[in-house]
Amino acid sequence: MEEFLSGCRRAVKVNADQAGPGFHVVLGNEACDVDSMVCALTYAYFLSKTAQGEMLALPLLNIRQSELLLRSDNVFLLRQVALSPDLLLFRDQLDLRALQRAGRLRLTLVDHNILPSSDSDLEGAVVEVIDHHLLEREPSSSCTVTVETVGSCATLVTERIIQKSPEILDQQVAQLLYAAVVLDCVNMAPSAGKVTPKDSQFAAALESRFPSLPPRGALFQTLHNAKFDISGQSQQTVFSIHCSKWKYWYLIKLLLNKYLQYLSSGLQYFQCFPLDGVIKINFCLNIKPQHNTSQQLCSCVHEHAMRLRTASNCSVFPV
Ligand SMILES: [Mn+2]
Repeated sequence: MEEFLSGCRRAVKVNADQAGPGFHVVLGNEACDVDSMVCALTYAYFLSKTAQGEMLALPLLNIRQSELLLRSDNVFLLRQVALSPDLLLFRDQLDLRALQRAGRLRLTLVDHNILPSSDSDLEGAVVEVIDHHLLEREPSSSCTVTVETVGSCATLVTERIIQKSPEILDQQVAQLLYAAVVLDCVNMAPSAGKVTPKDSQFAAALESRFPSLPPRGALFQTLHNAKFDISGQSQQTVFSIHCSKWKYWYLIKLLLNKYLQYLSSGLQYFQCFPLDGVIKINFCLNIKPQHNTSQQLCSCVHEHAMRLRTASNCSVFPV
């Protein structure tokens, strides 16, 4: 999986702007919950191993990269299967419209069956749907639709893989799929009203092929707890700072990082990188922000920037 994902990132870097092979993008829904993330990753992986032709299959998470932090169950699962979040591709890292204009885009929707109105112009690129939500899509000859109301879309992806190409399953792929099914089906408890016979069938199929998968109950509990962490959002806020024309952004990073550690004993996350001609600084504070936290941070950034005579302007806003 790592090799596949780093290949995807490389291909996007090298090929996205120029004429080149097309991309078959597997896109989850905008909630980007565990199910959507897992289905995008595993189904794109399946396509890359099985599909004929020139197109490069790649999974795309339907959120901005900075938003992954807010999906703490996703982050937890990635850590559990030893996949670095840096290997993933996010919506703000690939221009789907440019690819579509160049006739180089094919889309498979997983865990949703219609595009949101903001993306409706991409509809012409949709060739396939795999989903477990209520079918809202008009039938069309150019799009293959698999929609079944099971507990987890990952059940349908597991079914596809086991039927068509079981040899591509390894411990990591199996654990991703298994985690999504167990989480969505509320630990396979019939009383929760989510699990269907098909979910149980494919969870059991994964268990029998991979006896060393984590025990179901413990897996559910840890993922559920991690998910609960995000609802503690009032205690955590992600900020993003965009600055332009900084020459020595790494010095700013050092200074700001120190300041933030002082300001908040719990700086959860800090990332600073140049992108599209501006410096982006994303960080997550483990405090409930005051109404003027943004302004305070902004003036701190200005102050450091002035000291280094490097910045022209900047803005701070919660993500
Ligand atoms: Mn789902």
